[in-house]
Amino acid sequence: MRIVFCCTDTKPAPWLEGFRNALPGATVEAWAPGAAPADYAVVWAPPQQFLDEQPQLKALFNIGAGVDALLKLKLPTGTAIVRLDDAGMSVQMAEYVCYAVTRHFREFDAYEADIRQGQWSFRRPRNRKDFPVGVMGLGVLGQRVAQALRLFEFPVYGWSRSPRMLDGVVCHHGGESFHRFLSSCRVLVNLLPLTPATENILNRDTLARLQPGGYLINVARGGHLVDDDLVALLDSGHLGGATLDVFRTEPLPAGHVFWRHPKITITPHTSARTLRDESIAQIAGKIMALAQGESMDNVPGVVDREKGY
Ligand code: NDP
Ligand code: OXD
Repeated sequence: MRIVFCCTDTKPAPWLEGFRNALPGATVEAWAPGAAPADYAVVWAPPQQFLDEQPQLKALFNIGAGVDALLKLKLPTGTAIVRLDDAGMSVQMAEYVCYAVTRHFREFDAYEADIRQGQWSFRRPRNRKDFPVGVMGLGVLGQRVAQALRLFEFPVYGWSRSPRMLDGVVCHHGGESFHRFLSSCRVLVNLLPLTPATENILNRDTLARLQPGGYLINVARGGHLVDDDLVALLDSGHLGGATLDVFRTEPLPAGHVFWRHPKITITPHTSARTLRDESIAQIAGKIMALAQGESMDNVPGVVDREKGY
């Protein structure tokens, strides 16, 4: 069995060593143009040439949860696309979102600013019932985030494509209930995949439906958000702030308004990092199962190309 590793901006050596240890019978190599075709590939943002040279690939393992960039390439038709299924990301995402929500709700950002000015100040405690949080996308990451927010006793709403049931979370699904979902929320967390159906979904019309003082946390993809619409709603005062981890262009270009807007906190696409050991264990386990005859239908994380996630 031949496994090829082709991940842009990732040092291959520790990954190759990890896969060789986990799959001792396999040949594991970093891709170079013209190399022999592989049975399985481990990829992140591979060049088109790599895909064009793979006539016999059984599966393409993406070392991230989002496959929007991968699906824009010309992919071999019969090959299964498998994304990371949690692999240590959901706990990081829950940490990040709970931090952003509690920082805003408890006004820790304002306290930090006061302390920097040498001021020992108090603010009136706020009622968490006035801060209902909506989670868009109730998949692997969204479910974990919604459950973590419940532990802090925020009212939590969720929205997905198909019906979902989550303890303590008011779940909506589909286009018809989207506006009802939005108007129930003051804080909105985006954990949708980027697909033709979700591109630009965070825009003037949708964000204006949040309750006054609304707060956006975008941890999914920059292509979900219409940047100028967010800025307009922040400047008009309808929205109170935003925490953004993902951007249309990454790194965020110097001079972009998000760098210096007083109501926006940014982080460099770091809310849930790919963890090497967890990812290798998950992918190697799937390759072993497939090599032993497991059906692709039973492998978690196989992407539905029609749906785009
Ligand atoms: P999943 O595929 O497990 O979940 C996706 C969820 O979105 C599902 O609940 C799905 O609905 C819902 N959904 C998809 N399309 C629609 C739609 N048109 N309308 C309503 N709901 C929709 O993905 P993950 O939770 O693993 O990851 C989500 C995204 O998070 C990734 O695609 C990636 O872009 C982003 N991400 C960001 C990271 C970061 O560091 N910033 C790290 C990792 C991921 P249904 O349940 O009905 O299928
Ligand atoms: C991912 C990401 O999709 O890192 O895993 O954004």
